Amino acid sequence: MGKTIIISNRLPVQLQIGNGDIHAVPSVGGLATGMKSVHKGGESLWIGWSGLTDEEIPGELAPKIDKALAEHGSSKVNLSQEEVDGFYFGFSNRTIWPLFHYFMEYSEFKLTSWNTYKAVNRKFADAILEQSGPDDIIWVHDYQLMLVPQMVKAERPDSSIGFFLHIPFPSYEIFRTLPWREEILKGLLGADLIGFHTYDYERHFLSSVRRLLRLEVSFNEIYFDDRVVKVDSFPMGIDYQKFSQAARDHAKMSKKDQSELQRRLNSHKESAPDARFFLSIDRLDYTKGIAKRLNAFEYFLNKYPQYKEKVRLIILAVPSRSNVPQYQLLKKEVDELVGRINGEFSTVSWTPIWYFYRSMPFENLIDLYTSSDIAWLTPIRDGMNLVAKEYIATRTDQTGVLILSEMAGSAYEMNEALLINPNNFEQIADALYKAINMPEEEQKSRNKILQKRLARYNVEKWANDFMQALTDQREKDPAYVTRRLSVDLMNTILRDYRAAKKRLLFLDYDGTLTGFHNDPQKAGPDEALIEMLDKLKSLENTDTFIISGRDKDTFTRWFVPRKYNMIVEHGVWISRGGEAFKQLENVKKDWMEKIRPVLESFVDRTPGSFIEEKNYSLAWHYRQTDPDFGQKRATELDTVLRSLIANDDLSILNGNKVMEIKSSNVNKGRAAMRIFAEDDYDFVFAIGDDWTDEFMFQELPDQAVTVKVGRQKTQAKYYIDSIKNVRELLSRFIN
Ligand code: GDG
Repeated sequence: MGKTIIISNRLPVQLQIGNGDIHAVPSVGGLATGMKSVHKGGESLWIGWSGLTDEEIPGELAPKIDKALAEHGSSKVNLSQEEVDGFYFGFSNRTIWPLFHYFMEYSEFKLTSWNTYKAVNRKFADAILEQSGPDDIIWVHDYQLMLVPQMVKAERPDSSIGFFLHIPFPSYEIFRTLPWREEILKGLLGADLIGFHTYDYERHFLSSVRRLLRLEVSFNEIYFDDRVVKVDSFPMGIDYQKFSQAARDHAKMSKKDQSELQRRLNSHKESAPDARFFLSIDRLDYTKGIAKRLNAFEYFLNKYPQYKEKVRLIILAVPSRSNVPQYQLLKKEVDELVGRINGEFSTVSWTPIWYFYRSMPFENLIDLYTSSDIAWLTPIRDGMNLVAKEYIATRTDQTGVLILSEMAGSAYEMNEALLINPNNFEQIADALYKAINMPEEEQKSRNKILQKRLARYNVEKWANDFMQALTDQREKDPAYVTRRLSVDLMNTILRDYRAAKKRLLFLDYDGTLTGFHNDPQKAGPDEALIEMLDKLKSLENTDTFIISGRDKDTFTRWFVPRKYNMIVEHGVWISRGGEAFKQLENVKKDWMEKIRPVLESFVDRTPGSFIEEKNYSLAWHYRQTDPDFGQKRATELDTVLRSLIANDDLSILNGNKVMEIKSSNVNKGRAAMRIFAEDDYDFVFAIGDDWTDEFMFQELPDQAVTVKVGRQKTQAKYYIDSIKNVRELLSRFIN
């Protein structure tokens, strides 16, 4: 087992320069704490930006920095001021952050920032490649580095890569407005495991992958580039023990050890024992709904005037991204609102809002958490929101009420809080009223449940769960590998092939020998394919059949002149060595008059779908429809058809984005068996990609080599990943 490599925009340490020397001090952030169990000893390395640009690092100190960072298991990626501007303040915080939080009007789509984002992601990827080995497990964090997984995977396909997104993943309707949406999705799909805070974000991501990349998604697994990418939700927790212990220590603290802030909080409490503190702590970010909260507070004071002089809102707004224009505007808006509301409601002895615009030391955070009766957190959109969890963890006597926005990821796990819609002032005012008047018993019973959950699913558990899932994903892969047609297996098969006296090969066409085309009539053979089929045709002691569901007219045009053996329409027609198609099965087609109008009505109501009419079957194609909608309609059509055909000898084949209706006595398995019975074949090979090929896989004798194209459930013995690999495999039969 190798090392664990963690990659995030910022390192878990801060560099402090003073007196010609440099120190690296561990940061206290949630991620740094959470990763403690993963990032320990000499077994792991954290790669990130140090927070200082190339221009800010004095030349003479540069060599010392690496050493100082190495002592904390960290290694830096160097970034110039221009790179930080384009990558971090630009694309990350002016494009992705607003877009992923549904602030579309704030999102800038600038090509220069995107290019810098790509270049900086490349730098991070190169740093990983340079400093990690093939057995290392790589965990990439957050929206600043979404291209890194693919960049690393491309160079090192066997590496195990995890990605965790700390912010929401927006719905497809929002995400698709991004000009570089495909690149971002493919960047993420370089990972083997992609984690989100909630199931909703996971669901949105999967929907974008299906709709924009049109990839096959099965539950929470995506089939991409002959790999399986797993997607799952891992709600991030907090260092519960740290917060609850700090609160216990705080309660025991003697008066003289208390902070200045705590003394002020105490004196307010003493002067008005029935007064209540409402607390809000956030980075000053437009997603956190601070301005809305202030407006809602004003609304509350007007709706319930009896609480004037009785409640106080403490706002801690931590400065953040202050060189992005929207943050400067927000600062101005909040300053003005606080001024106006305080101006409107203050009395000689009471100021309704205490407003701190700064970052506070951890001890003061605990002062605020433990002294506030109500925590009031109303983000408009928030990936998780750890403050909500931290507040609950510090309530060691289990009193206190949490009012939390439904739009925070944490709301999914904190049902016992008072959940509100941050845009509904009426509801918020009533929630504040309810919180003020909530009996202690009820507060305790709600918090007891919350605390139990937070203590159990803490941040260490979160990190370990993610790592475990990533390791499982890696270990699961060999299960696929054993069935994959590996080089070794192929050599064994080739030995049997060469030793055989008489060989029979069945090759499906669409999705096996060639890719899908929007218009099936256009998916004709390319030159390389013709060349290969010509060679297969002339092999000694070998009968090669193209076996397809296609209509005979198309194949007559494409392949009769080339004299290939062919079976079409799932086994209705056969043509050998250039002769005209003859019937292999006798089939009826009078049922078509009844079924065609049904299919037509589905075409009318399902944009992008169409009917393909074959001689003995009707096919409804839905590859070009919206994937969810198409699937829904296919299920509906299946039900309608089954009730209609109950008395006919018809079957419905659910193929790859196509439903085909045909006589039951026709299928590829039956046709293949008829050919097999014609001679003493001692080597039989069948390859195909969809459901209709399963008939061959099932019916051919046990010793047949059956191969499925793509990783789906199959009766075939082996699978192979792509059309390119199919062609490589077949070329080995020739040479
Ligand atoms: C992103 C996502 C997701 C705050 N003020 C001070 C201070 N803090 C600490 C809190 C808390 C952290 O900062 C804030 O975390 P949040 O989760 O609330 O928010 P974001 O910074 O926006 O984080 C978010 C998170 O990533 C994790 O995945 O939950 O949704 O937006 O831990 O305690 N700490 C100190 N002084 C302060 O003044 N010491």
